[in-house]
Amino acid sequence: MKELTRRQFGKSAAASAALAGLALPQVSFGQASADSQQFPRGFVWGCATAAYQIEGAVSADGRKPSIWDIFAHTPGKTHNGDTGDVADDSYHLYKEDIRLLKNLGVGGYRLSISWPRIFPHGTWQANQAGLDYYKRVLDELLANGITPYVTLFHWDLPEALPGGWQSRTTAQAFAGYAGYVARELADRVKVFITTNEFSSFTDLGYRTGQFAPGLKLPAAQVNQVRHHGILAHGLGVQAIRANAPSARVGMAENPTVFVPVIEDRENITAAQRATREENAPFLTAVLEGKYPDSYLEREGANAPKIEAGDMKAIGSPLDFVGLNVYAPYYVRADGSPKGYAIEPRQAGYPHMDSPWIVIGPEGMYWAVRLVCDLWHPKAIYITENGCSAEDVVTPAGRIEDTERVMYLRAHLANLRRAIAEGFPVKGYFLWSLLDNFEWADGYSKRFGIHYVDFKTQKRIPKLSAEWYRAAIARNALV
Ligand code: PNW
Repeated sequence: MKELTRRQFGKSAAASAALAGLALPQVSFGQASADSQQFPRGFVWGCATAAYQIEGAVSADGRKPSIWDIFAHTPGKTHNGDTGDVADDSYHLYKEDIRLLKNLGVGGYRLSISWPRIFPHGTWQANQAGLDYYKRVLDELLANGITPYVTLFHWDLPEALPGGWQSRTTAQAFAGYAGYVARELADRVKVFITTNEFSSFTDLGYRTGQFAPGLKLPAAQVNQVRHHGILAHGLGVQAIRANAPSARVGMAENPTVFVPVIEDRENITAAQRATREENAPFLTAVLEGKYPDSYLEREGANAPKIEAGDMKAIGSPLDFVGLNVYAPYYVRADGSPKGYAIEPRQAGYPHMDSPWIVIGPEGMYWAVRLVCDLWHPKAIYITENGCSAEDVVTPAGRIEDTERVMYLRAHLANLRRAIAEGFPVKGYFLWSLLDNFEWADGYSKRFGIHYVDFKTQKRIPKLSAEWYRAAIARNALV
């Protein structure tokens, strides 16, 4: 074939465009074919929220305090002393929020139920008014064709439970609550998520003290708290199965995610080892029904006290594994006995508005792949993914959060790669539908694809909402 110079090529392309009466060439090279951007049929697009972060109305209809009410009202614990007292007032504005979901075109909504609305004292006596609120929310979702994915514990532990997660009875109380809710809501809810992020409500609450209840306990007690957390999940799975036999059950976990620095056999093996070891007290224990020996040896006398039957409950078979994916670590193979080294992050490593959300979208692909390689779950849902941004309303009334679009698109491209390689990813829940109470960061960090003016409770779709709507409509990366 005769080679054309670039200039000649340009001329002839322009000439044929002119002939065809077009201003632009008909074929634009480098444009991906629609297929390479497509998601599978039936893929569930959704948004996620959590009760204490959006509902407000903390004393409505018989609700009593959770450990987060107490923590947020303790001076110095949250940014600016912010609390969830009002938050997005979604307790009253839920119909408006469901309209936002409807406008996006989502098929699923991941919400959480506030334990202290259902059992204000933690256990024993159920509060019908609290349950009725969720029945109204669920009915509104179902009427709009949106499938609810219900998390039973997203950190708002009833304050009344003595010792919180330090106490084994809290795990049993959770099972009682989970079984009760599953039975009462089985007609409306087909998917239950037991707990959200073991390390966040155990380590951040009882080891580093950043989250409620703000304790800094020694290692042995921390390991016991962790054990009670995963035990609650396991007993919860059993209670849900007994009370809502046709529901699907899983949990939402944020494992520490590793990306191999180089995509080759040795480094991938290192990433597998790191994933199993570094998540030993949580995801590994749950999906293997056993703590790895290396963890028990490492902890020695500080290892958790395990009672007969605990590990069997903890390892209860699941219908799916939910992964919350935000930011990975990079890992490489090395000659140490454990066979891997976690790369330190350079000080200048870029991050989103929250410093902990370093930018590493390949973490999405590797989270799925490594969890599947190690444990072969039946199905995976991405139960959270999203980022904070310093959103401002322009004089034109818009929120131009292109950095959030960048973050989401890059993660979805990696999720698509995992799906194309055959990993069983069934859905994706964007964190979050709305700006909300971001725990210790209060209202200083905005994660929503809808902007919330916390003075007026006005919701404004950000550019990212427009983008997500287009992706959902085409079932493709856009
Ligand atoms: C998750 N960290 O929390 C939670 O499930 C959400 O409730 C929360 O709003 C969202 O992610 C954004 O933060 C995390 O410090 C909080 O590593 C902190 C960390 C991880 C997850």
